[in-house]
Amino acid sequence: MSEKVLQTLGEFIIDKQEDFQYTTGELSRLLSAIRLASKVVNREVNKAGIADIIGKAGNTNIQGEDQQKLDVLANEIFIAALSQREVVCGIASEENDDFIDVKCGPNGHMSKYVVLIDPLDGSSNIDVNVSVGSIFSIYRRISEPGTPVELRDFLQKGTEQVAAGYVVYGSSTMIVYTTGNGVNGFTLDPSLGTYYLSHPNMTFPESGKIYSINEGNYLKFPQGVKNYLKYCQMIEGDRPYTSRYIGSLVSDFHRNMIKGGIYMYPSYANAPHGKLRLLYECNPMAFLAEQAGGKATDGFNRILDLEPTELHQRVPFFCGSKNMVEKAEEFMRIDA
Ligand code: AHM
Ligand code: MG
Repeated sequence: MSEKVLQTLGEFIIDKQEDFQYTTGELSRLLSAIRLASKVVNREVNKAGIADIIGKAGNTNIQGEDQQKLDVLANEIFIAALSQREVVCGIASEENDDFIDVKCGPNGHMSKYVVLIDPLDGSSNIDVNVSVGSIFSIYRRISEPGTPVELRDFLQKGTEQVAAGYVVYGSSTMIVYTTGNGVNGFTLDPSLGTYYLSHPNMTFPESGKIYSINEGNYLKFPQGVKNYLKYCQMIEGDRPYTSRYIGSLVSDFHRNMIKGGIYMYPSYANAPHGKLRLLYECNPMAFLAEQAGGKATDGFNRILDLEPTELHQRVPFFCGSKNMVEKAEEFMRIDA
């Protein structure tokens, strides 16, 4: 019996090249570099239990958090893949205090793209063999080509994203991305080292039955969030909903997109802007959510419309099935 031949990610990228506004192939090369980096990170994540790479590196990043060794490694892998292939003129990462200017091309800085990455999100899950992810967000630079990149190239509104996506290192490894024409998911065949189109045109169900939030923070949440959580738990109609929280944004988002659900990381006492970072966590996930028919807000405003002011800015995040996010917003407004 002959096997069904699936389209590879490489073929898909080339096929869709004409969807991009500029078809110089530069964005295709950039996506290919991300594909390659993700495979290398996948290899490292998979051997985390046997190699001496578990545990803390002994450093703290700009947010004062411990960096895991694998965070550092994933960061290096992505930066190397992106800069050596000369597909970007600038990179910003959760793990770097400042953005990096990539001097590419014979005259320097000729690439028109900048990338923002969270190289290994949810890395506190590594030591316990739970899914982690990588997140990326791509923009066209707005400063003059051929000059060093500037902060303003990275501080663009989410609506300006050219492409965004994530890799989930789960029970299988997948890359899911959008260039503004829907969302497609590709699963890595580890025996061949090739991603295949396994989830074409992914969409959020309009409503769902899963809510994902760190409920340990309940007492610190705004009243609107507390009331919405009570609503989720009420015995009425299709409720109570199911509570599922991995503590890995990528994995929680991925499950909710497939099954229908809402992910929330609201503000809480002492953290008026929540925990997640606008530029390399919320914006790319919001772009994917909207492209998949879902919704992403800070409880009141569309994430993609927020005007960024700094690289590592945090923002409350409500994301998922449209009807569920709208219901949460309703509760937020009552107690605003
Ligand atoms: P990280 O980038 O430092 O890993 O933090 C982001 C992660 C998300 O993946 C996850 O949803 C959230 O932090 C979990 O935070 P908490 O442990 O406070 O629930
Ligand atoms: Mg992160």
